[in-house]
Amino acid sequence: MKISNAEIFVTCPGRNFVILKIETDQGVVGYGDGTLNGRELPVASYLRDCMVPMLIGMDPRRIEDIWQTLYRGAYWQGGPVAMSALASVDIALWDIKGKMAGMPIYDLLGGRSRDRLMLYGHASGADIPQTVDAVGAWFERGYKVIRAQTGVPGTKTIYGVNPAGGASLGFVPSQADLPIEHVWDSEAYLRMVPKLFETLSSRFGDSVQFVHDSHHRLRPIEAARLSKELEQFRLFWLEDVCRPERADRFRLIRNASTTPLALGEVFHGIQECQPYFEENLIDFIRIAAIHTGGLTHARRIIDYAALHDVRTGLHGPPDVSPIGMAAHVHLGAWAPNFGVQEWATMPAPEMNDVFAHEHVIEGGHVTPSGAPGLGIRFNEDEARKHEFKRSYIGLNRLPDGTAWNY
Ligand code: KDG
Ligand code: MG
Repeated sequence: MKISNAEIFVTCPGRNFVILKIETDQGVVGYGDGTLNGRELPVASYLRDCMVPMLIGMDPRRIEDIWQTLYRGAYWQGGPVAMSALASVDIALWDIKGKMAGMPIYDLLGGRSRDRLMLYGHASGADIPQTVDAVGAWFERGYKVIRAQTGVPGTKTIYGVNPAGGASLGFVPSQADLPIEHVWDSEAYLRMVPKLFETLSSRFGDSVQFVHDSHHRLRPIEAARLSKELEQFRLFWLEDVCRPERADRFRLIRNASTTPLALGEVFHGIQECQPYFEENLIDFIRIAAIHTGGLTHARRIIDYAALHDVRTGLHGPPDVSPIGMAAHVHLGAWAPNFGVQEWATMPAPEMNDVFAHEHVIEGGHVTPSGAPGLGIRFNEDEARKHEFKRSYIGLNRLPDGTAWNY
C-alpha cells in the first residue's frame, strides 16, 4: 500500500484552517489539521516544499516510521511550524488506519475509558454583571465547567472579551488583517479578577467550577498573588499565568497556593512538558494534537502526564478545526487521565458546509461517534470556495507603550 497523493487546503470558512488530505493507491483517504493561528501559510509551505515530496510512495500503515522519518529527517527538529505540519500528516494517517480497520481511532488507541467527555465553554462580558449572565447561559445548558473572562476598567479591550461589549457566549474575535493593539495593565487586572470570582461564587455556589485564562501576561510574583487570592474560589484551573519558557519560575506560583494550574497550549513537543511534569508544577496539560505532531506524539505526552497525575485539558479554541477537535475527542475518549475538553469552535454557518461529523454535543458533554477513523467528513468543493484571508492575533502594550506578551 502506498501514499499516492497529498493535497493541502488553506480554507477560510469564517477563519483560516490548514487541512491536509492524504490519498492512497487503495482509494482510502485521510484528513489532518495543521492550523497554526496567524501562521497558516508557513505550515502550508512546509508541507508543500518539505514533507509532501517525501510522503509520496510511503506505506501509510507505517505511521510511527513516517513520524520519526519526518521529525528526525529534518535535522532541524521540532518548532511550531514543523510540528503543526507533521501533525496534519499524522492525523490523516490515523484517519486512514481507522477507515481501513473499520474502527474509530479511540478503539485503535486502546478503546474508550468513558462514554462521553466533559466540555467547558467560554463566557465573557464587558463587566462582571455581563459575565455573570454569560456564565448563566452555559449553566442553563448543563455545563459544569465554564471559562469566565471579564473586561477590566480603564482597559478598552482585553483578551477573551468581546470588544463590541456585552455578554459573550463563545467565540470572541481576536483576529484582524493587521494586529490589533491592546493595553495590558497587570495591576488593574489583578484588582478585577478576584472580584469576578467572588461574584460568580456567591451566584453559582458549588454547582459550577471555573476556568480562567491569564494568557501568559503576568510576571511570576503577580501570578503567585493571583493564584493565592483565587484559592478560596476553588477554580477548576487557572491557565497560562506566565510564559512557559522558564519552568523554574512556576515554583513560586506553585508554592503560593493550591489553585490548580493549566499550561501548554503553546507547546509543540514532549520536551517542553518535561520540567513541568517532573517537578509537579502543573495539574492540567493544554497541548493541542495539531501543534504537537498529531495523535502519535500527543498520546505520548498524555501517557507521560498520567505518570505525574496531570490530567488533560486539550486546547479547543476556534483556531482548531473540527478535524483537530475530532482528534481530541478520540484522545479524550481513550485517555485514562482525561480532565476536560475545551470546546469553542467557530459558529460561522460556512463551517457546517465544509466540515460534518456525528460526534454529539449535548448537556456540556461530547459523545464520540463510532464512525471509522476520525468520524469527520470534509467537503473539498465547499472548502475551495473560502479563500485564505490574512489574519493576525492581537498585540499587547504596557500602559507606557512597551510591547508585551499577547
Ligand atoms: O491562537 C491563539 C488561541 O488559540 C488562544 O488565544 C486561545 O488561549 C486560548 C484558549 O485557551 O482557548
Ligand atoms: Mg488559553
